[in-house]
Amino acid sequence: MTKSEAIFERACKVIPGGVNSPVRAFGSIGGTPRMICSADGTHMTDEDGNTYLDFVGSWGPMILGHNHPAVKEAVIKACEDGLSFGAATKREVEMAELICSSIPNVDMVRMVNSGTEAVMSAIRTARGYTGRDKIVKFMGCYHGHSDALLVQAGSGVMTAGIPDSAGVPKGCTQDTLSAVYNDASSVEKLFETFPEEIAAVIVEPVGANMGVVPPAPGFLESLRSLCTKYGAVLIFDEVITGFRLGFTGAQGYFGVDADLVTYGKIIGAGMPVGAYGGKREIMSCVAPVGPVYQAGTLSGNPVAMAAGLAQLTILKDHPEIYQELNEKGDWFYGEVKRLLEKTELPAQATSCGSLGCIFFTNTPVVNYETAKTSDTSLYASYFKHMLENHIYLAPAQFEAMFLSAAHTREELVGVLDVMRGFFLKDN
Ligand code: HOZ
Repeated sequence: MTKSEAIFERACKVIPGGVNSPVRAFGSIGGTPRMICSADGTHMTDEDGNTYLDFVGSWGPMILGHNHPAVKEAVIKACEDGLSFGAATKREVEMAELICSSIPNVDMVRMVNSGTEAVMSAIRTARGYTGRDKIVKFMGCYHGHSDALLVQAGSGVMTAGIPDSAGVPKGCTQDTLSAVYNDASSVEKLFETFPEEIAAVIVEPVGANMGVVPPAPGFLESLRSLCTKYGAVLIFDEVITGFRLGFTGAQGYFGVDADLVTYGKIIGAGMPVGAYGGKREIMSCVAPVGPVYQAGTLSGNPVAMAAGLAQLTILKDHPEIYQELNEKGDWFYGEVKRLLEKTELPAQATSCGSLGCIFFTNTPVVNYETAKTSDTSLYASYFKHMLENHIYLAPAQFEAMFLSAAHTREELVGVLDVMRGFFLKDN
């Protein structure tokens, strides 16, 4: 038995499924999770001393690679000053100024502790601002695990095949309307049915929790027009795309304005942070200025702010990082697509900048229904092959592959070779 297996055995006795977040359990791909004990640059090391070239990057925030020296130094310095005060600090003001001075349509921002919290709070703010109750979300988009959003959600719930979570009272989801990703007409119909009841449309500007599903040309623009027409708030959930597609996230990348934006772990360089922000008029509804209540002792935690500030400052000061990262993504996923043209397996790659994924289906993937046609048992075999070759991918089909600025072309060429061994093995 490996050390990872032994620890997992202990874990299963005291933690549901042995993990603190379902996808980590390796449930859909088989085997036992590797117990990771350290990470540096592009590599993670497990308790047995195995190293892996990592393409999860803590689900996105390690855009500069693990354990970046500037981030580490900032965290150590902040720890010396104290771990948590539950009081206002200069660092959180600096963080808010950095975000508000750079991100389109974000005049004010509130720090929270996770993407789930950010989205839950943004929805409440949109409802408070509009005085309306209904929200529109897209099937296959994942916005964290708050009650109202666990309706045909992506990520772990999609992997587990749980369309609606147990434990969520009907009352909590009765105002959640589902639309079809990449189909603006499905949203238009909902607005026609409920012209004055929809508070917000929330979307992952790039679907990244049903695998990676880029927005079709015009889709985000149509959402913008519909929200403007019907007086609803357009929320971009940028937990994955924020500070990844570019410093200005999906808004800048696609040139579409949102009213509210939510962020997650990337704001804290991997520390537990989230944020929601947007137009002054809307954010002024949030307590203590306005009547929408939201609070948290650890919100704006000084250590997390220090980590995030260090990473975001590097990203802001070096726009070439994004250019290089996106070029690297275009090149790498382009090579993957060329490789898949030669395979006899039903397989296709999708990508947007540094985000990408492989679906095991010949049906073009554009939304939840088509993503679900992927043969997840083939994904499991692919994952296993990559892991055996020390390449760590998301342990579930309906997740993204994250390239970081730290990944080198040489490493990626090596990954393509390993992929060739799986996809072209009979050729
Ligand atoms: N929900 C995350 C993927 N979209 C997984 C979180 C985790 O396991 O850390």
